[in-house]
Amino acid sequence: MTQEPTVSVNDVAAFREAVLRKLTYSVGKDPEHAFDHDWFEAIALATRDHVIDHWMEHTRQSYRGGQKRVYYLSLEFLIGRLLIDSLSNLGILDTARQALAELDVDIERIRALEPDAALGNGGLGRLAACFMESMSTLGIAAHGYGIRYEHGLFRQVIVDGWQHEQTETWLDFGNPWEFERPEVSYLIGFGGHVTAVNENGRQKHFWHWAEGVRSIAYDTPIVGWRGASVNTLRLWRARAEADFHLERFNAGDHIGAFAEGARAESISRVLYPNDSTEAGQELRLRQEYFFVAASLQDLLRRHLKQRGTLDSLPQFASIQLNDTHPAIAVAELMRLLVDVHGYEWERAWELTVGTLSYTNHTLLPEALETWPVGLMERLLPRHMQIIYLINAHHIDSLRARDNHNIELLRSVSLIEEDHGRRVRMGNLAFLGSHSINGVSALHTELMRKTVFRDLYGLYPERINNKTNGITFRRWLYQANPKLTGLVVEALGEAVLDSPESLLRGLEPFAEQAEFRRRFAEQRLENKRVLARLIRERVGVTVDPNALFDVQVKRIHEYKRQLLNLLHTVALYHAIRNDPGAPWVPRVKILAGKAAASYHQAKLIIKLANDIARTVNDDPTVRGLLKVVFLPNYNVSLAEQIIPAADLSEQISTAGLEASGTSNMKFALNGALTIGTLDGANVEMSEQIGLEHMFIFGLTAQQVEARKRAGEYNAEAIAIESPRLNEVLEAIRNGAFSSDDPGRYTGLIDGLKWHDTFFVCADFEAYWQAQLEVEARWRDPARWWRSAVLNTARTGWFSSDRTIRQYAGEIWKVLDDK
Ligand code: 26Q
Repeated sequence: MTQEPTVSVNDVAAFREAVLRKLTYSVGKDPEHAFDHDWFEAIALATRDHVIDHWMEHTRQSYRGGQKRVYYLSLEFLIGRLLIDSLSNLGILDTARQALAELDVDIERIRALEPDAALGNGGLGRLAACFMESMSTLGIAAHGYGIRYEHGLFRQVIVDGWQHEQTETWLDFGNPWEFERPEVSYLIGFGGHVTAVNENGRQKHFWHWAEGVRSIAYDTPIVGWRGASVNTLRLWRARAEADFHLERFNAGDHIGAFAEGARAESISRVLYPNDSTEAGQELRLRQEYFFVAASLQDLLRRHLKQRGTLDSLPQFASIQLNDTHPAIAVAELMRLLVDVHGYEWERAWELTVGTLSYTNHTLLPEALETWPVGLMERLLPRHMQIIYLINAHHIDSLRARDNHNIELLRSVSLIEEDHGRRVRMGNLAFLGSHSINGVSALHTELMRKTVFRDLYGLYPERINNKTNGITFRRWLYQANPKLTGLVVEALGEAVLDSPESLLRGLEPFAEQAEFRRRFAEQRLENKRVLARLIRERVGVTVDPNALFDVQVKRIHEYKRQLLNLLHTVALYHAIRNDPGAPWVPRVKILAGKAAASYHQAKLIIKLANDIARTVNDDPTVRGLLKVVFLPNYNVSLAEQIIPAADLSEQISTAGLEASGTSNMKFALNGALTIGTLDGANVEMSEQIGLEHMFIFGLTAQQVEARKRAGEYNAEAIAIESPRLNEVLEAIRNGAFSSDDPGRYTGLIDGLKWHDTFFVCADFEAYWQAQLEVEARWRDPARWWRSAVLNTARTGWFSSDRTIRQYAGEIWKVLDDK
């Protein structure tokens, strides 16, 4: 792919010299003795200089232009690597490649040395990263705010089939992309008590916090496509006010002297590795408040400096809350406006609601954050008062509207009274925002009917949908240069600037045998690369000509990796029973991390590995079925797996996956989807056409109906399906765990007794859909026609489209984006 048609020799020479200068004067190595890592640092620093030129220019412009600013508050930014991303978006990837070749340095080898910035768990964190890139591409003046975790998501190692977690240390060799800003720092308070004085007939509150923690800013520039603009991702690190307590140290308490500092700094130490809430951990609440308070102070300071008053806050600032994790912003913004800046309550509330908006990412009850009132009172006493006040105003206004329905008042309250008193962060975020959005059409619809049913009744205009998207720069151009080259050859360079509209131009090519052949050929090359990686990482040899059937995502029961594994075993049995039949050779590829405390998910990983060992060692199915569990799934591994996938597994229980985003990445790269009508799969099927996907199983409505009827009996289904029954019995009886035959009895019995996620109910439909997959695969013209059409029709799932919708409908920052 050539993004820069006119690479002059000079640019190449200039880049080469810049790298050599950085190597010498910044890294302190001479080229003769430089390690690969020294080269990485020198190249990153040379690239960074280009980024900075654009960054300064953009920052100056956005101050001059006086545009409205968007603030994206998120506890997670799952960025991955930045070297190729920056070079590619700056349009100097080929220049750099050539320059490095002249220095005898292979950019591919260097690329792999960069650690992933894994400051997120999964979809929600990756979405924030895609959004940052799209906002830069569209020239929206945006700032991301989050935490600079010293340790990102844990490294997963598989020992004897079991997941083990190791600390992740992405900062060990420094981080060339960030700028520490010690001068941008705020003191964040915790604990203590509140006093009130009467000032001119008005109560004024003072929060005397007991413990102060310093926030230090670290800025990372985020480059948009073709360097269009460069925004800032500002991440906060927690630092103790004083390094240690000198008097205690001198008095001989050499450990205690450091305790307070360690406690303060623990706030930015590690990312919480759960993708759903676990009962109120104090440190998590401290993280949430710490980054919200620092970010709000920072943006209010910027606003005041530019505009002189906070009266115009909603006019010039939009703050998007990424899930409820930053929902304490509602109370903190009220506190700052009322206690610090002297606003009347009503006016402050207007400004708050006018500025904040909230994105919901899940309907799972266990993932909706609530905090014990007692903890909140102890850690954030003034915020707890403010939350009570917001609640009182809210309930009063309902009563004033003649609403006395106790059930309704109970359900829309900020305080949950049933299971000990807890603050409902979802309701707080809802009340404090002018916009609440879901992340796919189905999810938004279900939000209206379930979690926010009663609040929706009160504020119907607030809920809206913004279906997720992905940045094509990373997920097509960088991850799959071969397919990108083919697309550019067919449609011209312009497709890179406007894939949303121009990718459709690929449709007629789906009818051309020669184009389909080349489409299949690029896939085969990507599969060869992945096959090599599989051999290196897990020692399994796979045939690149087999169908690569892929499920990669966090391990969660609702995502139903177990359904995939049941199919794997059923297929294994079928092949063993009739090894001579014309089977479609298949490689099942799985990857994903389980939260450390999620035992069932970890057992599913073990099962995948047990099945893999048994199947891969069985000579009867050799060449027909292989099973691979790739350890340590992360953004970089996704970039290697997705372009090599033939079949994308998106098989969650309908109604439970808010959107999904890997589904879009796979389709863009031309994989066919086997999936349920869940999340964004529904809209994908509308764009792509049902006939080019393999949709199966219960719909969200049917799942709901079965739950309500309460008569679903998985065991009866299993008895009726000899195929399913055989699979369950084999797993249950230790066919894959002869070292510990009882390992899976609990898992399988659990499935029969309360199959919460309707695995058994969907098994037969899934099996049938997989048969259709095989039939299509046997007919390459049909398969590759569908594959081309998947790429051609996925343009709408660009995060540029999503961001344009946020910009136009929620943030109102759109002039002509
Ligand atoms: C909450 C409290 C304490 C500790 C951790 C958490 C926590 C952390 C991460 C809760 C949830 C998450 C992440 C959720 C997530 O990734 N959701 C996914 O968001 C995607 C983007 O919208 C959707 O596509 C997925 O469907 C949704 O599962």
